[in-house]
Amino acid sequence: MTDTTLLIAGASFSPPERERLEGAYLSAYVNGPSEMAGVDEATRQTIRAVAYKGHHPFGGAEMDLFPNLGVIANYGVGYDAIDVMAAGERSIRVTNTPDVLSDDVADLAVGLILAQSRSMVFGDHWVRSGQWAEKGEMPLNRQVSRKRAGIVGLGRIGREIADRLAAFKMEIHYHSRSEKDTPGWQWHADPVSLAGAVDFLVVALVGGPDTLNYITAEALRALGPDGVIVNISRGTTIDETALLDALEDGTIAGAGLDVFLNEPKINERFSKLDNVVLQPHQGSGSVETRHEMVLLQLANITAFMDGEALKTPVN
Ligand code: 8YV
Repeated sequence: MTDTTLLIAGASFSPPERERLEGAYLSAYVNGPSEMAGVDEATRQTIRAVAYKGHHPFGGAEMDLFPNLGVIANYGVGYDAIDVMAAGERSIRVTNTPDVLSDDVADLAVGLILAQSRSMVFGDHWVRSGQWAEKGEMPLNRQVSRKRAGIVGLGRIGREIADRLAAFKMEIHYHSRSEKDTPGWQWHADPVSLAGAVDFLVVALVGGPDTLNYITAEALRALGPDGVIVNISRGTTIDETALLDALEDGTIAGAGLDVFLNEPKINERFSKLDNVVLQPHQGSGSVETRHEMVLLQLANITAFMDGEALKTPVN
C-alpha cells in the first residue's frame, strides 16, 4: 500500500468500524461531506473509494473533489443522503447494506408498538419512582394482539414487520405502489385508505424526494383517535408538523418514532408529549448487525478495488 485509496467519511463510525476499514486500505478520514473540501489536493487525487456513514447530503460538488473516485459505499440500507443521479453522471458506483439489518429494524418497530401501547416507558417510571408501592396498579393501557396493522412500504423491512405482526394474530394491511403476492394480506392503493382501515400504521418506506411527506394530515385523520403510528424509516416520510399537531390535539392516540427531521436536534415539541415513545435512530444499532454492516460495506469496496461484481449495488 503506497497511496491513500479510501476516504472514510462519517463522525458516527465506531472505533472498531474505523479500525476495520483502516486495516484494509490506507485511509484518510473526515467527519462528513462538509469536511471533504479540506482534504489536501494530493490526497484527493489518490482517493478511489469513499466509505460513507451518515445522513448529511453527499452531492456532485463533493464527488468532484475526487477525480479518481469510483465507488461510494454507504453504511446503511437507506442512501437518500447520496445524490445517486450525480454519482451516475460521473460513473461513480454506489452501494448500500441491505438485508443484514432488516431483522433489527423490524424488531424495533414491533418494540415501539409494544412500548407505546403497553405504556412500557411509563411503567418503568412507575416502578422506579416508587409509585407502584405508593399508589398501586398503574393506569390501564391498550391491547396489541389481534389488532389491525397497516404497513406503508412492503419492501424487505416492511415484510419482516408484517410477518412479526401476523404472529401477534393481527390482520395485515399494506400500501405499496403495486399489489404483492401476499395471500391474506390486504393491499390499499393509497396511504389514506390504509390508515383508515387499521389500528397501527407502520411506516417502512425508503427516504428521498419521492416519499417526502408521504403521510399527510389527511392520513393521520384517517388513522383516528385510537390509532398509533410508528416510523422506523426516515423523518421525511411523515409531515412532521402535521404529526406533532395530531399528537397534541388527540387526532391520533400516539406514536413510536425512531426517526425525525433534523436529527439529532429534533423538534422540542416531541419531548413534551406523553403519548410518544422516542428512540435515537437506533433501528440497526445492535452490535451484531453493525458488525455485519461494516463487513458488507468493506466487501463492496474490496469488490470494486479487485474489479469484481459489487455485492449490493444501487446504481
Ligand atoms: C443508519 C439507517 O445507516 O440503514 C439505514 O438506512 O438509517 C441506519 O442503519 C445508521 O444509523 C448509520 O447512520
